[in-house]
Amino acid sequence: MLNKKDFLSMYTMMVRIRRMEERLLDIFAQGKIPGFIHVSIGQEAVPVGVCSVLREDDFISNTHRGHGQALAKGIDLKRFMAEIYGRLDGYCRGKAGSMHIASKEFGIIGSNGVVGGGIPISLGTAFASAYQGNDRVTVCFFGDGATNEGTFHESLNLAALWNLPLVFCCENNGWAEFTPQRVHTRLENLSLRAESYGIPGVTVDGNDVLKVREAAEKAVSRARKGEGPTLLECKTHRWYGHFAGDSQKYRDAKEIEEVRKFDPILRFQNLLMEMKHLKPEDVEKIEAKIKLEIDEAVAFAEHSPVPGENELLQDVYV
Ligand SMILES: Cc1ncc(C[n+]2csc(CCOP(=O)(O)OP(=O)(O)O)c2C)c(N)n1
Repeated sequence: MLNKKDFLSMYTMMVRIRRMEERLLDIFAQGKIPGFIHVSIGQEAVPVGVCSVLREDDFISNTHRGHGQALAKGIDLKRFMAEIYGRLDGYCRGKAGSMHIASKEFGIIGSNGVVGGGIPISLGTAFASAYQGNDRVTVCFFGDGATNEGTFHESLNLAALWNLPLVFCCENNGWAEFTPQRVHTRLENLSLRAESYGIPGVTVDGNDVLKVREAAEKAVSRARKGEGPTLLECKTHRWYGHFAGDSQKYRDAKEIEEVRKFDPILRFQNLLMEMKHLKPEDVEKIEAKIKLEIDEAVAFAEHSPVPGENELLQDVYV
C-alpha cells in the first residue's frame, strides 16, 4: 500500500523531470549544450511509475529521450546536468552527453542514440542476473518506433525463450520522429506483439502514474520471481518536437494543443488534492524546492571544467 510520502515522492519526481526539461530547452536555445536533446515533457508518468517499483540495484536502459528515465532511477541532478553540458563532473566525464548517459552505480546501463540499440544490451544484463542467480530485474525503455527494429523482435524472442528477468517498457508517444504510429504499423496496441513470443503483453494509460505503477509492479514481480519477461506498453503523448528546435510542421496544430489535456502531472495533482495529500501551498513549496535544485544543478554544471585533451582516450576501448 502506498502512503502519503510515496505519493508525494512520485509527484515531486514528475515535477522535477518536467521543470528540468523545460530548463534544458531554455539552456539549449542559448547554445550552451553541445549536440542534440530530446525532451519527454508530457511523458513523465511512465518513468516515474515504472522506476517507483525498482530497487537501486535493478537495471534500466534508457533511450535518446531518456532524461526522465535516468532521473526517476535516482541519479543526482547536479552530475546529470554536468553530463548534459559535456563537463568533467558528469556521470561519464562529459563524454556521453544527453543521449548516452550511463551510471553503473545506479544500474543505468546507458541511453542510446541508436533506436532499439538498448534492447539487446538489456538482454545482456537480464541474462547476467539469471546466470548469476540473483534477483536483479532489468527494465528496458524504448519508443513505439523501436518496436519495428529487428533488435526488438530478436530480443523478445530470446528473453521469452530463456525466461529472463526483463520488462520491455514501450513508452508509446504515438510518434517515431516525424512519423505517426498509424503510418509505421497496422497495430493499435503494440503490446499485442508479445503474443508472437509467448509472453504477456499489457497496454496501460501512460498518463496515469498509478496505472503505470500497478502494471509495472506486476511485470517486475514476475521477472523477479523468475517467471520471465513482460511487454508493457504505456500510451502517452509527446508535447514538443522530436528534438529541441523541431518546429513540428508535420503535425497538426490542433493535436499539439490537445495532447496537453492529458497532462499526467495535473491529473495526479488533482487526485492528490482530492485525497487530501496535497494542498495548493504544498504545490508551491514543491515547485520552489525544485527550482532551487535546478538552479544549483545548472550552476554546478556551468562551473565544472571542460574535459581536457588528455581525457579523449580515457575510459574508451581502443
Ligand atoms: C537505428 C536507427 N534508425 C533511425 C534513427 C533515427 N531516429 C532517431 S529517433 C527516431 C525515432 C524513434 O522513435 P521512437 O522509438 O518511437 O522514440 P521517440 O523518439 O518517440 O521517443 C529515429 C527514426 C536512429 N537514431 N537509429
